[in-house]
Amino acid sequence: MERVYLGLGSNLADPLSQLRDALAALAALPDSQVRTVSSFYSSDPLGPADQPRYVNAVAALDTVLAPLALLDALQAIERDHGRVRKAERWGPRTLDIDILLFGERVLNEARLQVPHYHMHARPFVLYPLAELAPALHLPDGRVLSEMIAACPFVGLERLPDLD
Ligand code: J1B
Repeated sequence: MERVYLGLGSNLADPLSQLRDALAALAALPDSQVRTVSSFYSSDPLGPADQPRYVNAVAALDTVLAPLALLDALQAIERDHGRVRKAERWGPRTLDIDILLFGERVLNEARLQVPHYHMHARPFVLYPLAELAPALHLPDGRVLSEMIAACPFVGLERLPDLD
């Protein structure tokens, strides 16, 4: 079993439902268990400003799937959930699932780079991740608490618990 952290994001077609459906689909993955899920956060769009706010969250998944098998499964979930991706770079999207960390692995494959390249600078990734794993460190020794200290809680709103 390896511990994987996944970033989820949506800003189209009822983002809250997109994330809840995605979490249900993750819970149904073979050879894997969703362990914890962060709060949901409303976040300012990174990229073009003329798009809706996002809802973001992070989930901890324990899996025996190999990294590319997990990526295939996540991309199938994105597709099943009617992913609409506009031509515009960094434009709005129905559902993104990113592999932030995969155990202690460092992967630099054509289809998969882990740790996720942009995670260190994105408040909508770091703050939900810190709810699940405040003492987390990356395979290269970077420490989540230090990444957080360098990434102000700006443009982010923690949403009330749903259940
Ligand atoms: C490709 N990939 O990336 S989409 C895929 N490494 O086909 C993969 N670690 O082969 C490849 N995890 C390489 N995919 O949420 C990885 N994502 C990896 C997954 N503003 C990998 N506030 C391209 N909130 C792939 N999101 C990679 N503004 C990129 C989706 C999945 C995230 C866009 C707020 C957001 C985005 C922007 C528009 C920047 C946002 C938010 C794309 N997020």
